[in-house]
Amino acid sequence: MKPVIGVGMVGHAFMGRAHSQAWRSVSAFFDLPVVPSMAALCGRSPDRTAQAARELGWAAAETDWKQLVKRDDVQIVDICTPGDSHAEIAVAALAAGKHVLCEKPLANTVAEAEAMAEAAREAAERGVQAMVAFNYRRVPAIALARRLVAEGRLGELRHVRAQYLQDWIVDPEFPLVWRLRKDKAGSGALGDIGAHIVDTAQFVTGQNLTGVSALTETFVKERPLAEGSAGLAGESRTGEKGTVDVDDAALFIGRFEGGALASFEATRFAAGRKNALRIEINGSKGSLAFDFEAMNELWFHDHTLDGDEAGFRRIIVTEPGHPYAGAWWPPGHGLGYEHTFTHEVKDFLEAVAAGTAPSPSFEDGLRVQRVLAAVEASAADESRWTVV
Ligand code: SOE
Repeated sequence: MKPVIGVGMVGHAFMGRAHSQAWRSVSAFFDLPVVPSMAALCGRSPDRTAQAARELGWAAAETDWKQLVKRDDVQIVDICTPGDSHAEIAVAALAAGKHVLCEKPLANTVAEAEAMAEAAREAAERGVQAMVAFNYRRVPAIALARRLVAEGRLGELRHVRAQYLQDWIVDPEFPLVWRLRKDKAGSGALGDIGAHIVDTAQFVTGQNLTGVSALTETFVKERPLAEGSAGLAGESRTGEKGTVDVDDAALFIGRFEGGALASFEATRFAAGRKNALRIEINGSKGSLAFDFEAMNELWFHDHTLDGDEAGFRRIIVTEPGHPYAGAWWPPGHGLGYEHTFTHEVKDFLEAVAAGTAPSPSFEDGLRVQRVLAAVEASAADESRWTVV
């Protein structure tokens, strides 16, 4: 019999549902040293939380995260709330000796992220682990891209071109949901999806950004107020309007430690693009290209081949030797968004069971947070803008 490890999750909206699916299915597909038990789900409304617990497979429901953190049957706390509560819950859970998995971005400010990274360092000395949930690292094609870069197949990296394009707020009547509020989310497209491309780019290249120069914009400055906990579908709105105090789009350039030049674009105004997390990397020996809208594919150009034969080649990343893919279906049958969360909890559980530091750590989350803050500072500094 494998040891059982209890999980308590805070939040049951979009991310909570995605994480629940991962906790439910991970043991069925991966042979893990421990078995997660979905001990308790925490949310604010007793009725809605109890219903969500039943639907998503949690054994109990709580309405106060402080109670959840105290439970003897909870050894892992999974934080799926908006960014304004990450720091408080994570720091308390780590102090209580619970391992923590926390949604991205790690926090709403650098100061909060620093406190979380400090709490994680201190907890690690007691054998308590913490990980930030940058799930796109767990797309098999992204993990394969990192492997190819690490093996030197791209040579010296020259360019990194990253985009995260969505279109769910193009309509100016789309309501002011929490992701569009600074007090809840910290920033707009920048923190929500820009954070993903910064992490993905740093993960694939194995290098950190050393500096940035940025532009941000809020195209729609007022929106109808949202009723209750309206989600990405923008289902409920009131007659009143409120001010949008976060960015709708963020564009920035940067430089990596190894000298590669980078460009980043995060926007929710790319009409027709639904979840296009894209990255292209050009090196002295080859290039890679990925688009999440075709997430089972990685494009690779080997520049060492004879020019007559070289060119971008489509790798269908579903072979048993590809990262994570062998646990699922026969080659060619493909994975989806939800599998990235299953891979995330698999890696987290393995690290917890082995007593090793999971990746990405809170320190990695803090590094991304510093990039987001640098982007905001650069965008606010109009003295750097050259008028033509
Ligand atoms: C909304 O932009 C969102 O759900 C993000 O919050 C997620 O992190 C991303 O995976 C998909 O889009």
